[in-house]
Amino acid sequence: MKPMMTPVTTLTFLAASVITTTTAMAETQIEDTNGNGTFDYIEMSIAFPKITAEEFTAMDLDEDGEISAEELQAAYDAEVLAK
Ligand SMILES: [Ca+2]
Ligand SMILES: [Ca+2]
Repeated sequence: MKPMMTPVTTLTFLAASVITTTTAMAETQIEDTNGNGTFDYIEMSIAFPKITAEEFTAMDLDEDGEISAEELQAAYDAEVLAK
């Protein structure tokens, strides 16, 4: 018998806690501090203090180190980020 806490249940629990802690907020406004039109990890972590490097990397679909509006929308659609 394996322990009850599998990686899958751990991920589900984490996702649920992210959603419950952020649903009270209105849609998050992310400030493009350096004005380059995309959001880097620093800008994202200001708007989303709980974002991890893993989550940021998962959102950065073209792996350029910046989150574009399209990548941000995709993250919302995939529920990687709660608004
Ligand atoms: Ca920026
Ligand atoms: Ca990108």
